Order: sequence, then C-alpha cells, then structure tokens
Amino acid sequence: MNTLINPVKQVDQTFLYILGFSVVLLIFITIVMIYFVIRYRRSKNPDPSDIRDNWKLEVAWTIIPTIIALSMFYFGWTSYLGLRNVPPGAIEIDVEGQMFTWLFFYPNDKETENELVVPQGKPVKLNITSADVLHSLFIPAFRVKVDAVKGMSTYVWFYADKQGEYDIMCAEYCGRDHSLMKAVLKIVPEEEYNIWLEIDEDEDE
Ligand SMILES: [Cu+2]
Repeated sequence: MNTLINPVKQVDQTFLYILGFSVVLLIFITIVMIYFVIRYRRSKNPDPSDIRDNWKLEVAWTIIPTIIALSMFYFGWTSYLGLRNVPPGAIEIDVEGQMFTWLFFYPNDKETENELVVPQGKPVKLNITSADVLHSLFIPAFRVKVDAVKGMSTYVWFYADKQGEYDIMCAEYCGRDHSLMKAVLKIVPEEEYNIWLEIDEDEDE
C-alpha cells in the first residue's frame, strides 16, 4: 500500500506551484510597472521609442508564458488523474445526499446517517447520488468534492491513511438547511471497522 499515490499531496503541490508563480509574477510585474511609470514619464521621456518588429522580445513573451501555463496544466492534470483513477482493492460505499442529510450504504447493506466509518490504510471509493436536488459531497481533508445528482452516479475516492475524524459537508446550496448538512468521516483501525460493520446488523436479534 505504500506505493499508492496519495492525491492529497499532488493537489497541494499543484496549488502551491500555481500560487508561487502568481505571487512571483505579481511582485515582478508591479515592480517593473512602477519603474517604467517613473523612468519613462513624459517629462523625462517625451518621445517614446518604437519597439515594433523586435522579434526577440516577441518570441520571449510568447514562449515563456506558454511554458509556465503548460507546466501548470501538467501538474493540474496529473493530480486530477490521481483523483479520478481509483486504485484496485478500494472499499466501495454508496452515498445518497438528500435534504438535508447524507446516507451511507455499506457492502453488507448496513446503513448510516451523517456518519461514514472506514478502515485505516485502505482506499475508499464513494459512489454518490442524490434523492432530490443537487448536493455536493465535500471532504476538505482529502481534497475531494463532487456533485450529487439525482438519477446519476458520480464518485470520489480517497486514501484513508490517518486515523481520526474529518468533516464532510454539502458544498452546493440545496435549500433551507443546507448549512446543517454535515457528516463526519471516521477513520478507525481495520479490526474496529470490522466489528463496527457487524454490530448494528445484530441489533435486530
Ligand atoms: Cu445539500
């Protein structure tokens, strides 16, 4: 399992890469602009020089931004592929959004409301749909967010690497109690998960 690519890292790296370039460009362009405004003001430089047909300049300002934009695309695309390609052996859990709760259906037909429990160390695939209007399943800790649409199945997957409790939210305004449409993701040790998975079923006995 250690060879598994964790998209969380890739998404964060892409974010920092784009943010870093944006900050550097912002500072660079602002400094150059201020310099030009002062250096070439009308009183000091009444006759502007003609820089047309400067092919070196034109090639530079075409190629450099193209390379920067394509490198952003490359990182974005690879992290996107990481988010979309579900690794083999993932646990599949069905999710249904409804006004205003999340329902989770496990492989053994166990059903929970606003509580998603998964075992640590496994990739988890969530097959998502909606019972009514548009919702959106958002798990910030795992950088995943996808619309829940009635009559359609969408999915996300994440690698449940660390034990703990994480927020699940609805990220698509869906009505009066949209802001209350929250669930909790619990990542527990595998033995605990297996026991938990069976418990509620036995309550019928
Ligand atoms: Cu909702």
